[in-house]
Amino acid sequence: MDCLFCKIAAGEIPSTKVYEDDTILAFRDINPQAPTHILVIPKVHIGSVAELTEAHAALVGHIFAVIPEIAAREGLTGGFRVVSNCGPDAGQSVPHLHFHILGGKELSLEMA
Ligand code: DGP
Repeated sequence: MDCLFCKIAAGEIPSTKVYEDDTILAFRDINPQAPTHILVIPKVHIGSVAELTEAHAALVGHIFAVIPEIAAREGLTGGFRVVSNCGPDAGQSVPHLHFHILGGKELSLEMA
């Protein structure tokens, strides 16, 4: 499949990895919107949150168990934001499920 994040997960395109295991990968966003901006992806291709089902419960649970570990390791003691843009109205630009971890400064509360 011609998917940018599948290629990053496979190591075919380089990334600055901050966490990796058998099922998920976290790496630094190429265009950071905050001092810390990390993307967490499943290695398996899932298009977005809109494609998630009960069958993905363990995988999504694992992602959300690792996110606080990454945040702690990055020193985000003041807090952080987790965002997943889903579809064109949300500005999703890469059609492979990913969760942004943003932190390292006081983030704007603007939502739309
Ligand atoms: P979204 O707009 O929510 O689909 O977020 C996609 C993010 O992916 C965006 O913040 C920029 C990032 N991105 C796009 N291409 C690359 C890449 O080749 N490498 C890395 N590290 N990040 C990328």
